[in-house]
Amino acid sequence: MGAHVEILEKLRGALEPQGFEVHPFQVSWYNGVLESVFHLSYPPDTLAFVVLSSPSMFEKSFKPFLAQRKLQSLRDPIDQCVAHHMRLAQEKFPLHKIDVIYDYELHPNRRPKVLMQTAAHVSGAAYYYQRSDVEEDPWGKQKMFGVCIHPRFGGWFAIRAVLVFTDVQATHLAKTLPIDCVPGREERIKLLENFNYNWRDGKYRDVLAAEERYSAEQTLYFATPPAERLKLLEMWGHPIPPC
Ligand code: B12
Repeated sequence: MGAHVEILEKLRGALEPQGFEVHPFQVSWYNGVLESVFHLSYPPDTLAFVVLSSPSMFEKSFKPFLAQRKLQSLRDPIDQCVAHHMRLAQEKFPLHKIDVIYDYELHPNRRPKVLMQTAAHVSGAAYYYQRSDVEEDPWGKQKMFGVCIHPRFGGWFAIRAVLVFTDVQATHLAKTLPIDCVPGREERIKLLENFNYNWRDGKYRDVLAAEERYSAEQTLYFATPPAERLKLLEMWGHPIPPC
């Protein structure tokens, strides 16, 4: 049994009750599909995890976080909440060195530090549908962004962070393939068009019958422009200290 088994169990124990999902991968699986400018610079068999937020994260983590702590007015509230839980998870492993990389982190040249969708795909968490997954695609020269679909949540989730256990080798970690839950060409075309042209209406999220979706409150929160979200939280009764 590799060290990853125990670590995975402990991480899931810390994060699943909070509405997160955790999926392990080896750095080499991620680097193996990416151009070198995007590579993570760790030895190939280094153990890493991708962390997703499921629909219930809002109720299980975000609301209690708002109720318990003082939000800082200058940082995105969800990001503060996610960082809080990643710190708590990190504290469970005092003997390991863990690098936490968030979805919004960029290098000075503006390149994202981690491509979260690729990490989700190679860990088996959620299939990453890209234009190259559509045979003879109809989009010509247009740029089409890809989208990950989760077998249980459809598009109702986000990919929040990658945790790298820099001192652990995952030599015995078996690869889990992501579930191809949008197998048809026409369905994939519709999915990518919805994600690219109509993402605001959220239809791409319902490409399959999801087991859990965002609550009405959560949908309203994410539909609100980031600059106005603090105002919404204040209306919901969570005071925000002035800058
Ligand atoms: C920059 C960014 C944007 C930009 C540009 C989008 C883009 N994809 O480039 C803009 C502002 C337009 C944007 C918009 C949105 N975004 Co955005 N965005 C990002 C961000 C921060 C980085 C994406 C990026 O720059 N990728 C770089 C490009 C080059 O990567 P790529 O196209 O995947 O190319 C690589 C792969 O093809 C790979 N590759 C090659 N071959 C193979 C083979 C295999 C098998 C695999 C796996 C990979 C692979 O190699 C390429 C690089 O060399 C990510 C978070 C993150 N850190 O990843 C969120 C993210 C992609 N966005 C997300 C979302 C939801 C959105 C929006 C709906 C808005 C929102 N937040 O609600 C819209 C939808 C798109 C639209 N219609 O505008 C989600 C997607 C979730 C999902 N289910 O997939 C992410 C992951 C954020 C998150 N925390 O969950 N976004």
